[in-house]
Amino acid sequence: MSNNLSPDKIFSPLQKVGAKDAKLVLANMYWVIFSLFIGGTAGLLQTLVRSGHLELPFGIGYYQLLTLHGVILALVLTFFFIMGFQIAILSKVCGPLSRSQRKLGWTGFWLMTAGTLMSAAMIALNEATVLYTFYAPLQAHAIHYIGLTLVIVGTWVSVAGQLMKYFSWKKEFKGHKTPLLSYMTAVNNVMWIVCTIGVAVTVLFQFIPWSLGWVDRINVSLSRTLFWYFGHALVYFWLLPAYMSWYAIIPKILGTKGFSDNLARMSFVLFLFFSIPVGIHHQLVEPGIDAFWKGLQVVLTFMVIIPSLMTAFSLFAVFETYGRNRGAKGLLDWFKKLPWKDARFVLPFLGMLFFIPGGIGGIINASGQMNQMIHNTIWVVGHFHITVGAPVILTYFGVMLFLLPHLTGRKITKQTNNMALYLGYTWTFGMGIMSLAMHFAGLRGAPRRSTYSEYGGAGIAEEWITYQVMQAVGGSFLFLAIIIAVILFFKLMTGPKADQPEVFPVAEMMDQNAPQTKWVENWRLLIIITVFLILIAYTVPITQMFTENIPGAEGYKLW
Ligand code: HAS
Ligand code: CU1
Repeated sequence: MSNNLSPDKIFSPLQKVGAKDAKLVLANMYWVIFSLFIGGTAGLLQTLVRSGHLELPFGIGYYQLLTLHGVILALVLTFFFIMGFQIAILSKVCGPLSRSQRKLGWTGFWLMTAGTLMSAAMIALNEATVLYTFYAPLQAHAIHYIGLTLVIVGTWVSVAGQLMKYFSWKKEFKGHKTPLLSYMTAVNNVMWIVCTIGVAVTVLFQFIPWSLGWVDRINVSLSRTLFWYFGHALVYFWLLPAYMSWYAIIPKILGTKGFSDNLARMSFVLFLFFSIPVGIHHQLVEPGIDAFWKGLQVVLTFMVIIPSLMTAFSLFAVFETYGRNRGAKGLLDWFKKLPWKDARFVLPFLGMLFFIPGGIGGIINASGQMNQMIHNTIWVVGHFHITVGAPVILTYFGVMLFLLPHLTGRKITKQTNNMALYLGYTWTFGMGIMSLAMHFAGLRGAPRRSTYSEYGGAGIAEEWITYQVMQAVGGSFLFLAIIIAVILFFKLMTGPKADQPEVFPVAEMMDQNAPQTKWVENWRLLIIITVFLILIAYTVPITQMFTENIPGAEGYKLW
């Protein structure tokens, strides 16, 4: 009877990612490094254009480049990384994927690839210069929207295979807690399916018919609302894989235990509940949504801050316990005991440091009136570069550092470890000055997106020029870091094979054997609560978009 198995019979820490699954994971990782290179180059050029140091050749437009930068880094890089990492996790902690599960992974991969190429072609042809948020009334070629749809459908197919793996483990070992990391992938995946429905609806029923000329109008408020129903959960879809590493991998790298399995699961459940009914915090200055509903979603946004605070608390607990076990006595000297030479720890740790101001910035953004101060200024760009652009990506780098050699039968060497440290410090320095400048310029009213030349370099724009130059310097360091990352990628993928390949570290938790909190894996209940909260937050505002005459949108129905 499987029920009588002891947990260590179910999961052996030495288990490797299955060989066939490794190929699938690596295919995803090639897209990650390619996207990083293309998107990073675009980013560098942008900072140079903004500060008036460069005019783009060959008739390339600034917004065209900015669209490429946003789409390839925020959507393509992240999606491929997340699919690859989650598949690796499941194969590691639940055993190799079945043939059909792996097939779904590959089908998803190819759909995402096809969709990416379609969108990329349209962006290259300047037929899709609509930025990554594709706000109407900016309009792209239909192929761009169809490409993005294929990318999303590709993630659904891959996610279906991943969820099948999780649920088949759960069934096979009925009565046991599922491995923490597999549970985390399941939460992220379920959240993803629920939130992408919003973007799928707006693209299929609004943007595609409109771009094909079947209808001549589009309900702008509705399209933005459906986008942000998806868009805020999107940022957690990026973040949660980093949290998976912070909760369940980093402690093992330190050689210690994670804080609490139950707390980690609780924090992920809260993300599932509160990531979606908060999208209107991106629309606080928009007309057509009643103040009451904006207020309600602001309150719900403050709820979704709680699981991040829980995460910060758990991390401090792990780090402090680790340092004290090594003889730290004073208030803060545990800090010095941390393994400052191990890049697998240092990269994500630098990310965590960024997330302290990143999180504070988010709280400022969400705070009703304060949003009016920063909305549509370059402060927001600063905010997302110290959330997705530092904590998230540095943690992804930290994961790839052990994952690539693990999958290819190699080891991290002293040289690759040091290169990774350089990567981390260069990134931190570059992103540090760039995002600081963005925050300051934003507070002085510098708009997001616009270039310096659009302001003619005169009047108020003079005030921002120092900040623009700081951004260009920061951008140059970031580009240097990207070059290091690309070289590091190939070093990790080639190099001599090792007898004992790099391990995929998975931590035990301090409360590993505590009884499981049953309702946390009661998916029916979790989904009912999630949908219930969404209905409360969105039913009235969306209904009003159909029934009320919003200025400029009189008589619009779906489009
Ligand atoms: Fe945000 C805009 C609110 C988090 C990404 N956000 C954006 C946009 C992006 C983005 C991409 O309410 C721009 C979208 C666009 O194109 O228009 N954001 C929040 C809030 C949070 C938040 C409340 N954002 C993120 C994360 C992102 C991300 C995470 C990406 C991954 N954001 C907003 C709002 C806007 C917005 C408004 C709209 C602005 C506008 O008007 O346009 C919260 O989730 C933040 C909670 C985080 C914390 C921090 C916890 C800290 C931890 C680290 C601990 C460190 C340790 C190490 C332990 C409370 C876990 C320290 C050790 C030592 C020794 C010191
Ligand atoms: Cu948000």
